[in-house]
Amino acid sequence: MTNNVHVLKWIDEMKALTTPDEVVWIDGSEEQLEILRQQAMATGEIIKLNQDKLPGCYLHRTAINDVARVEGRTFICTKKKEDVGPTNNWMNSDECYEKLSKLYKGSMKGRTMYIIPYSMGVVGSPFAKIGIELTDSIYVVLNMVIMTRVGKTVIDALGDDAGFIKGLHAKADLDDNNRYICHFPEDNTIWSINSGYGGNVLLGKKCFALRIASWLGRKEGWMAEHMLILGIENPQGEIKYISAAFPSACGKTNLAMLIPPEVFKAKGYKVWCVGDDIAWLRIGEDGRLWAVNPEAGFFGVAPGTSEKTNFNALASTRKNTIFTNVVHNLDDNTVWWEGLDKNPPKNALNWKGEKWDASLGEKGAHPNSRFTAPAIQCPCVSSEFNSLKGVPISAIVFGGRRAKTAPLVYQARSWQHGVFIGSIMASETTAAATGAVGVVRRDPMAMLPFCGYDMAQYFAHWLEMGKKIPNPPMIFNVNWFRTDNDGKFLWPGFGDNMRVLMWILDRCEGKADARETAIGYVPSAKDINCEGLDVSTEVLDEILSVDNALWREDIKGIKEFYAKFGDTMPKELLDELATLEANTAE
Ligand code: OXD
Ligand code: MN
Repeated sequence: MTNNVHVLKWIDEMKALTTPDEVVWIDGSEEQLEILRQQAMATGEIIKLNQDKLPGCYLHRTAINDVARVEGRTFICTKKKEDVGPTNNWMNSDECYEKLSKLYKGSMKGRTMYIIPYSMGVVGSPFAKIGIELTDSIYVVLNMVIMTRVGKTVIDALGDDAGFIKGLHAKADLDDNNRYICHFPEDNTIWSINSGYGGNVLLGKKCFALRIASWLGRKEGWMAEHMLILGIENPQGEIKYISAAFPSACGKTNLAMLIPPEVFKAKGYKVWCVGDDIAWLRIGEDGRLWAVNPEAGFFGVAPGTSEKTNFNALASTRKNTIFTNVVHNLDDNTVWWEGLDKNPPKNALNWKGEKWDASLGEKGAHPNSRFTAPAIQCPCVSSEFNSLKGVPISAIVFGGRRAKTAPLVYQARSWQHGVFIGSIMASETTAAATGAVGVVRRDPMAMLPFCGYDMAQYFAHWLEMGKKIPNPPMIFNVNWFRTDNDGKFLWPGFGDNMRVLMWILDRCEGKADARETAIGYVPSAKDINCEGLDVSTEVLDEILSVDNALWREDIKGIKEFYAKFGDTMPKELLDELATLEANTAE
């Protein structure tokens, strides 16, 4: 497939370490994929679903001890500990190579090593970067083909170059005590062992497109962010783009594909999805910030996805999709998950493959069960999805789940203030990562688990980028999750979030009003277009209110979080914190 000496030498070394019986290059052809599917079906690794109802769809079950990303076993490995900062797990790179080599040794004996050349970003785009993943899992191959651009064109684009990310994945024994997801940004290398769960093993996604790419972005003057990208088209046919960062499972996929409320649809407004999870951002020749989604598919959380909550995501999964850890409906050989509809199948297996009876109250699908679907199948996929130059970003939106503190939306006073707002993001933990659910944690820019270097340096990089972008996007924060005193959500969310996005875009064009508060610019109830919406002005006033006492409380948490970074924290952010403190003082 290639004569690239850098590629061949590395593969030889990894072969010598893992000693597979066979080696197969993945060329991306349908013929080859079909052979692999047949093999995976024969071993039970995947199950072919009803091809009339779900053509090209398969079901996979992971091991029951292997259902989510493992942040505690995810490491950034460098020569110097200070390079990764206080929020990442660190291992010395030499020590890590030595330790993991023992685990990889002979781990592919009796197995096949698949070589997957893939591109993050459209091949030929100035944004695109190439990786090669070596894996002993057909499931990984089939997912990577959906999630990235795979095959011969990628290896041809690499030519003789040494500039590719070297990924090694071995299932080994799926031993969770020896599970490691290790990144070596100084060597462009990722090593993942003893897992078969997507976020740990589809190395193009979190490992490359966020952890390694964030490191490269700082070095090369661009940004790799945990952000969706969407476009809003107005009745005149103009499209403005927004990128938005929310912690895992805060509805990024839903927002990325939202369906406008009827009143806006009738006027001709449309929403286009460019990406639901990752954005790579660069300064364009025109001085604006431009974004691409480096992925080619959606690795979405299944539970809660329905025709009502996310019609477009569901529609994306009706063909050529891999479902992981959902319920298997044995009556018609289809899939089901909690929240899909109100009719759980009677004759079914749960995510573990056990006979399952919904009436007994136990969940059938794992809360972190997933669909892997090609993005081009999304009914609202943007016409710019495969654009080489990406899309210009008008607004950056941060957000999280806060029951009370943050209002529905507010705007930063400046780029620097916006970076501060991103740095204090907080949310409740969810099932996408292992560990406790429902605990509030700081998750700056939604990058806490994904930043490949010291986050204080990362904030400094954001501040630096702000100085370099001649026409920077405006920065906002949203919170769809304000609740009343009984814990009931006050804002309808979903498609109605478009009303907030419209205020945001109008602000970018100087067309909407706002009032200045202690935390930034907040709209009044009248500034949000509520045509056809059944939310009272009192409720709107409530969710647009800023309670300085709550912020004073929050400042304690912010200070605690900032203290982790000691004096490496950029002074600009400490200044912003001091301003917030002064603005909210009694
Ligand atoms: C994901 C995440 O996208 O956990 O899977 O953020
Ligand atoms: Mn994500």
